Amino acid sequence: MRYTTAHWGIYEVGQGAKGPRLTPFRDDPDPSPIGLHQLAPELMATRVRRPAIRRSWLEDGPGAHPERRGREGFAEVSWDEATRLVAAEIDRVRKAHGNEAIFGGSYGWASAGRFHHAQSQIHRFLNTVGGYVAHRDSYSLGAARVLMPHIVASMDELMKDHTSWPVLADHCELFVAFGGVPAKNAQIAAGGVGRHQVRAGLRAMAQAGVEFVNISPVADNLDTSGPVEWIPMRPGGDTAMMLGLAFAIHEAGAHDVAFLERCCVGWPLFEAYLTGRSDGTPKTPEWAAALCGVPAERTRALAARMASKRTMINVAWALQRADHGEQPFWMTVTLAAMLGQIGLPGGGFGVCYGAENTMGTPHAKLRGPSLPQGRNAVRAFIPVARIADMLLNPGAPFRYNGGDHVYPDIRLIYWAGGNPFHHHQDLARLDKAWQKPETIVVHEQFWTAAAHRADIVLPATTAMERTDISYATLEGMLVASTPVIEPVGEALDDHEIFRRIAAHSGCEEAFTEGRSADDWLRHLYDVMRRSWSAEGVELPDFDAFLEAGAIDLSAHDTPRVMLSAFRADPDAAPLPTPSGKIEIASDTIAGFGIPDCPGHPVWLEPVEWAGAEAASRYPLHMLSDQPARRLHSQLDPSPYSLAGKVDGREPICMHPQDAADRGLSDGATVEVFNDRGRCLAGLRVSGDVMPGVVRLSTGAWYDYDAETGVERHGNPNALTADRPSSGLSQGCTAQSCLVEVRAPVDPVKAHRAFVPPAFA
Ligand SMILES: Nc1nc2c(c(=O)[nH]1)N[C@H]1C(S)=C(S)[C@@H](COP(=O)(O)OP(=O)(O)OC[C@H]3O[C@@H](n4cnc5c(=O)[nH]c(N)nc54)[C@H](O)[C@@H]3O)O[C@H]1N2
Ligand SMILES: Nc1nc2c(c(=O)[nH]1)N[C@H]1C(S)=C(S)[C@@H](COP(=O)(O)OP(=O)(O)OC[C@H]3O[C@@H](n4cnc5c(=O)[nH]c(N)nc54)[C@H](O)[C@@H]3O)O[C@H]1N2
Ligand SMILES: [Mo]
Repeated sequence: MRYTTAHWGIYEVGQGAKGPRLTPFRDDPDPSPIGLHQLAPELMATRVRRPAIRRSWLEDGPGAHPERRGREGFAEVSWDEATRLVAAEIDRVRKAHGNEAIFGGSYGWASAGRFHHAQSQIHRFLNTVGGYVAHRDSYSLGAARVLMPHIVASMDELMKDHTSWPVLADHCELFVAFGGVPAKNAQIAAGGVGRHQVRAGLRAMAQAGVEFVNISPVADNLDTSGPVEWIPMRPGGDTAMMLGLAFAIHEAGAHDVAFLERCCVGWPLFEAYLTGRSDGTPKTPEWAAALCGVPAERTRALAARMASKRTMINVAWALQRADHGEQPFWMTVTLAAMLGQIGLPGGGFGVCYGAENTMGTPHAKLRGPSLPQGRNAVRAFIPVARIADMLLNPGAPFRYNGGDHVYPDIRLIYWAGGNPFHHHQDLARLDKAWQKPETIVVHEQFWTAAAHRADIVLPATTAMERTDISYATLEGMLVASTPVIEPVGEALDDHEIFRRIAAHSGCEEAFTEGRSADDWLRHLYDVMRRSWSAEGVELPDFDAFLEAGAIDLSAHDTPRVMLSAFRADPDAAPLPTPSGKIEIASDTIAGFGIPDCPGHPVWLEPVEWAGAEAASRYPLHMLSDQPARRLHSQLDPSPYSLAGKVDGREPICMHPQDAADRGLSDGATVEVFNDRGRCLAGLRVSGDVMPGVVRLSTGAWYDYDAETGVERHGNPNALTADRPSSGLSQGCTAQSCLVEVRAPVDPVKAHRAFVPPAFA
């Protein structure tokens, strides 16, 4: 059998009347439709076909008219000319400014295959030419990745260790979700999905009688096919609600003192804060109600249930992509520690079931193949979401995880496998910052907003045009992804593009180690095969693997209970924290002296939320969650994504009362605006969002109309703030965003997001 793999699943490759046809993987109980349309003509029309250079850059060289980026046409050139120009430009920048002037962070969700993973390729390449400014952490988990190792364990470890679904069905009695368990998000896993399991996992729990409570501004992100109690929660209010729950549990004397003493440090300090002994404010459910909008009786009733049942607390990642995003995560761990069920089957906390398919699988933790990246000679880095700050403020200081750092002065941006004009907040600000570098090189498959704004665009193949090994740890499958179609236009694999540039730069041997792409695949496979063999997992040789197409690893399944070894014996199996225990208070973080992230979880008023002064002008809290019909901006022009739009624009969901108050009706084109920007969207009126909240999912290709200043397609990052979550993590705060919605002010124009640029 032949397969092609992607972050959203494995697809079988067959032959249709008009060419290759993709069908879902037959062993997948709940396949994602997202990838079925990868061959759609609508998508193909947006492919980059030949190397392209921005006109002014080609005519006048690096730094020419940066204000025209995204606004002028390109000239198509040969591969030889394009790769020579890139090699020469890297050389110029290195000699004139050093490798610290090259930003190669290149964040993004490129290919699921492990060899053709664009990030690995670009980092390896840039290391062979002397290094680059890297990024730390992710947009997904900016705050949590920095916080969690201080207080429990790294996010990567925790994600691999989630208590398995069957264990939850057998032992959990009450599942309390902050932000749901969005099955729409579990269509996906970084590196590929084997069998989609979240819907079945939830259903089995419901059938086993588990009670579900969803504390969330939206109702439709937890579907168990059974009853779910929805507690509408003002966005950004979760930490207050959790403190209210903690207070009620403590007041009833239901907190597990033995667990807190045996497995945690810092409880007394937090207890003094909770009761108000240290700051004069007891964090009562009544106190919380004024902040989070949940009536105190409801909080007390839930606290009593949580204390009397085997309770799993799940927190969505979205909660930490917000002002002070560390706090809801730290408070989740603290609340679970108070219940004393961490490490017991069906109890404790999850971070987060549903964010990807992976969490809760019983599959073996095996290391997939990865391309060695070499050593980066440049020390300078940025927290990933501080890119616009870096470009706008070279030489300015910033704090990160307790350290003091300085923004480098970037002259060259090199991107492969990500779309900053999808993922960054306040895209008008990024557009300005984007004018600073002298040169921007992008490898892309599609004419995305980032490709439009580059100086040199090099066409990359998709996973459907190459052979690769696809394996995400915990997916229980090892899959050979095989070519489905010929490369589109003159597209080349990222690896081949870098090889050609390396040849012009005189470092081809260092980059390839004398291996062809095929040699690399065999080599990476053999390394993996040897290391798995040492763990008792035998794989066939590479050719037999290619022949088989997919290898099922579920025979090696090992159902898990998160942190069970630690709970059983904290001295024998300590956590990787400074104390070896769960840190309800952290001396390390307290020692950093960061005002917006002190040494234990606290309520800190979000900068932007319904309780802020700005809410008098912008009374709607806009959530920009992950899109159900695509992966971020990927495949947005596909028929499946288009089918979810309203008049070709991204839908914005609004409560019926809010719509009525504004005289707006379902299906109307509306303008969403705040001080940072304006965008058009298609109104969907729905009782699934609470009053005062609107939801505009991410990923509509950014289409800014310079004439009117309006984004025409419904991209929420025209409106979000580019503000760090805290001085600890510097994470992104996409979810802390206030807007207002009205009928469009200017005449409505069709969007041009999917139109490739003009070519000379
Ligand atoms: N407002 C708001 N913004 C958000 C978020 C939010 O919740 N709200 N979420 C954030 C999160 S969690 C994330 S992870 C980011 C996601 O941000 P990104 O990962 O940057 O988004 P993608 O659309 O997946 O972009 C991947 C790009 O890589 C290209 N690509 C794919 N495969 C290859 C390849 O093999 N080679 C090359 N050269 N290119 C390839 C695709 O065409 C696509 O343009 O967005 C963040 N932005
Ligand atoms: N289909 C699809 N799946 C995806 C992705 C995709 O683009 N498409 N992206 C993947 C990636 S990169 C990531 S990082 C994960 C992200 O996973 P998450 O961050 O967990 O996903 P979101 O959909 O942004 O948010 C989850 C839920 O939290 C709710 N929420 C938002 N703010 C608050 C709040 O203040 N309080 C409470 N209680 N709830 C809130 C949202 O309404 C939403 O229903 O998803 C992954 N899965
Ligand atoms: Mo993400």
